[in-house]
Amino acid sequence: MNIVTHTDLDGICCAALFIRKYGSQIKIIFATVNEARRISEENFDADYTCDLPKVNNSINIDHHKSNYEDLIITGRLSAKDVIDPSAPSATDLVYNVLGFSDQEDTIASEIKELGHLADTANLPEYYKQLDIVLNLNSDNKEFLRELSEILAKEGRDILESDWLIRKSKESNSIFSDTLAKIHSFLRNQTQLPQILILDTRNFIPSKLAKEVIKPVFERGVLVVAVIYSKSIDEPVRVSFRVSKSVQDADRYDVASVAQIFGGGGHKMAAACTPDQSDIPDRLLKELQKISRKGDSIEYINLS
Ligand SMILES: [Mn+2]
Repeated sequence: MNIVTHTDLDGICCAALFIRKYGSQIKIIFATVNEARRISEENFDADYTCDLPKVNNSINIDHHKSNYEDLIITGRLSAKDVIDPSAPSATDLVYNVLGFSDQEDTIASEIKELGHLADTANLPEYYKQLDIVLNLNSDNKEFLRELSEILAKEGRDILESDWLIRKSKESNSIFSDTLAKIHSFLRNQTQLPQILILDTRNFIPSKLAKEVIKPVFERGVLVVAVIYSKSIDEPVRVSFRVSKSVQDADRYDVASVAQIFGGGGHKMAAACTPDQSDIPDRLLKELQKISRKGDSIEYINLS
């Protein structure tokens, strides 16, 4: 059996329920939305797609309204699909499809509860550590499988497991290593420009790229564009921020720059995914246009 599921906590809880039902021999592909679309184009033979846009002719179990509407428009919604935009999580739907019941399987019901909490942006304090660990490892497919397996076996007890304690320590050290790298870079800079483009690719984990924002603002930068990329085949992302120390809110409009590269956002916080070839020259040129007299502007590659 082949399952394609989302790389977030809801998708992982779906995977854990499938493992609990069918055992560890099932094949699971953890995918982002973009990856799911790609897999579909490659005609991958999936039996189920969970918490993601439908892959080929698989049975789609999902709660995203956009996916539901898209399937209707393209005529791909089948009678077997279970898509309910009012469901709080895909895990809730998988739980029902696989025929679990709270009385017969407490662990399955704990997994359902976790998936449910994860997607209602309501993660209680005791789940936070798991969320942090997942966040830092969501690009690592082996990690995602391991997490799903342990969750399938232990349910809520995963929160007290040695495995989570060990992974938490690793995550905390990645976090402090990243901050140390950022501060060592800053110590070596005598002066930073008012408008700074920072390329963090191959230097710090993409999940932590935005950690550079606060320290560079503290060093007097007024506008920062942070470049990061999740992996080689994922698009390059740029996040723009304007420092709160800029009193006149209309002084820099980074949304207007993001829009040029197909993105958007707010005047003081925006994002886009430009072409690789736009970095750094075109990005520099467009930021130059919103700069004020006397502003210096610079592109720094951290790697
Ligand atoms: Mn979900």
